[in-house]
Amino acid sequence: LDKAYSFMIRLRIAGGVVTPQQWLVLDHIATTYANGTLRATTRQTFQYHGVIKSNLKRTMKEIDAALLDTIAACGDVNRNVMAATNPAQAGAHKAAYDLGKAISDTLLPKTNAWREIWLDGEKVVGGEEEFVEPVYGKTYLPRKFKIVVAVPPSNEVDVFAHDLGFIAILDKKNRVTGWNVTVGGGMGSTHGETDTFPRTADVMGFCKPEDALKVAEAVMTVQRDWGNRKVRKNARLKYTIERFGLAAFRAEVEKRLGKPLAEAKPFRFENNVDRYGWTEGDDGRHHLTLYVPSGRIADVKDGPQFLTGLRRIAEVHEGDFRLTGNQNVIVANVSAGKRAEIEALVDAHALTKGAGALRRSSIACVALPTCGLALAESERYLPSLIDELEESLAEHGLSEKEITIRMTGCPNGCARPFIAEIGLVGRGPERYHLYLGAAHDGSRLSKLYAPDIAASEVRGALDPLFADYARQRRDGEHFGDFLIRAGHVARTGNGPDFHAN
Ligand code: SRM
Ligand code: SF4
Repeated sequence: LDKAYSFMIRLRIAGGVVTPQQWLVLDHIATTYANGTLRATTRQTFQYHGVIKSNLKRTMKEIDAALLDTIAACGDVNRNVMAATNPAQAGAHKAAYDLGKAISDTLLPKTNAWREIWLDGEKVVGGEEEFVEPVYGKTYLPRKFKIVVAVPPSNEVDVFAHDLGFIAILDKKNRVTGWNVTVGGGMGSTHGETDTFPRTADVMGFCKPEDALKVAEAVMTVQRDWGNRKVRKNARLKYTIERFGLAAFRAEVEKRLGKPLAEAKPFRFENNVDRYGWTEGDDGRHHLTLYVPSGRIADVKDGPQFLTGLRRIAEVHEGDFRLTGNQNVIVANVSAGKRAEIEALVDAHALTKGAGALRRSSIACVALPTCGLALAESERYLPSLIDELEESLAEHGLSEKEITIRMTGCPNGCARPFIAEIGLVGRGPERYHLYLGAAHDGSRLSKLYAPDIAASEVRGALDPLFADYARQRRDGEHFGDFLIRAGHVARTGNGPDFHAN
């Protein structure tokens, strides 16, 4: 007997937009070949877990039939491109999505290998040996590369956490006049190795809409040529920027672009969480953002029936679905006439059942049991920790406060914990580093506050801080900012300074 290998499959869905027809195929795959769940990720796409080896080809064929694929969802290439969902700003969302999609298409590896392997595709004339990728060349990239497109005032896509970002600069009518360009963000690090660190991206300059695609290609190819290929743990763009300096990096990008970037324009983010419930867009369409705990689309015993409910919605929905960078789902572009029908399905399947402000501002990475790199629980543990913390917040009259909390099973940072106001990062079984003091809009890293504490100690560590926040906060002051002002935690420097005391 062959061993029963089972696999994780990650899709590429630029900007997280899927049609109802695609949703139904994805649902069918989840229930037929995977573990009965669809997992929305922190990069606006889906993962399947538990697909056994003998079902891999069938799964890929169904994915292909839905006009989707898994190309470049993993590997040392440009990964799934994220784009703001912004239901309220229809025009700006379209511009962000169009740019994200164009970048995704342009920077997609052009090899036919995926079709050959999974769809029994014809070998291209001359075979793979002679094929050289137009942008990646023979060497591809030193490491994974991540691009994101954001639209203020929401930083739901966490623009500062990615190798390359575009921030929309809007005019008074919410039209995009161009993009600020950010470079050198990233979360991954290794416990105890201070030459690895999370870093928030620098704002490098401004480009016109017609130059954005070329800027993306220039930034990625400079990283292709300048990135560290000797030391893999220092290969991401953030280390390249630390090594060469932003000015030198920018000069090389401008050289390849054939023109200078303009100086960055002012912008302001308010937060990096989603806006829940119904929103009416500036085009009169209706959008419903649903909180999905850790993005796990499943039917929960005595709880929300996400899998069935969203399937029923997909059967009647005429708009589209959008996945958010916070692992949530937007039923988007609902016409006024369809809203009541969708609302009835949402209620019948309990899709908006009880989630407090802290829970709605949370993300957890997958971690155990499927992630081979996990040192501690995350997705399976965060919900019960939030139960405890919400009790504590209620005691201090803070139930309605949106405080971002993120947990990961290891310091790779898949839920971007180092830019959450409360970050918990797995150290070992039931043990976490507690990080505090990040900005509510995702623009500042947090600081290590309590190293290596037991899961059972987290509430005790946070409770006095909640109490002080309840007593002493200023009007509109966010938890992360308060902790620094009140002297509970020092402000973190960026990059290597992250580890300074
Ligand atoms: Fe991640 C590796 C899950 C977003 C940084 N990540 C992994 C692997 C594939 C573990 C592995 O290599 O064996 C995890 C699979 C777990 C499982 O059982 O499914 C995994 N990462 C995820 C997802 C599913 C987390 C989630 O719960 O939603 C996210 C899928 C993204 C996607 O759809 O493409 C996910 N990973 C991220 C993010 C957040 C982001 O991109 O916005 C980060 C931090 C940002 C960054 O890249 O700096 C992230 N993942 C990593 C790293 C560390 C990279 C580094 O620079 O050091 C690894 C490990 C590696 O690459 O060697 C990793
Ligand atoms: Fe796995 Fe670590 Fe990523 Fe969590 S942060 S999914 S434990 S690699």
